[in-house]
Amino acid sequence: MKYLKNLKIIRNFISDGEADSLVKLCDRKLNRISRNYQQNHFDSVINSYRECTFSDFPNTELLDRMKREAFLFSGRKEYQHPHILDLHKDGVISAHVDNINAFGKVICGLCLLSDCVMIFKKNNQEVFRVLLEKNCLYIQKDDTRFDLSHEIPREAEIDGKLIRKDRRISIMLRDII
Ligand SMILES: O=C(O)CCC(=O)C(=O)O
Ligand SMILES: [Fe+2]
Repeated sequence: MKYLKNLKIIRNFISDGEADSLVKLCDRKLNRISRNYQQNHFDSVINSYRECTFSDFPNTELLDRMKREAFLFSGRKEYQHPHILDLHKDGVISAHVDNINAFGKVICGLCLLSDCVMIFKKNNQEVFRVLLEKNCLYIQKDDTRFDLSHEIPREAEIDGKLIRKDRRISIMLRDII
């Protein structure tokens, strides 16, 4: 299927130890901004979350590793500051395409704390779904980034297993247009 070649998932991109310190780092930054999860109206894309742009992200070695993978996959070299998204265990991300005017052709996410399922749709019809395990890195580019919407439900079945998302943090990198 053509879309799958434009999605890459690297399992265990980081160790549990690295993940622990990244979660602490993100928590410290997020707590300075707010301890409350934002509750939005049912029609907004993300519900029950905290977020921030982390312009002085201290673990530059990790960022370089993420950028290198994203570059090898997409050829894109220039990235915006990392964006941290902390999704409450009851939070969901509904179907959307990331802003095409603000970001380029590649989206790279490092998944912390919880497994989840990401569902890709075209014209509201599911095309495929993938398991995003904690500690994985995923990269979407080209038509998988532009033609399909993506979403993260609270729970979903994949390969006969029900995956119920817990609290989950993602460190997102997007290229500069
Ligand atoms: O948390 C993720 O992995 C995806 C987040 C997302 O889709 C977004 O922020 O646009
Ligand atoms: Fe997104």
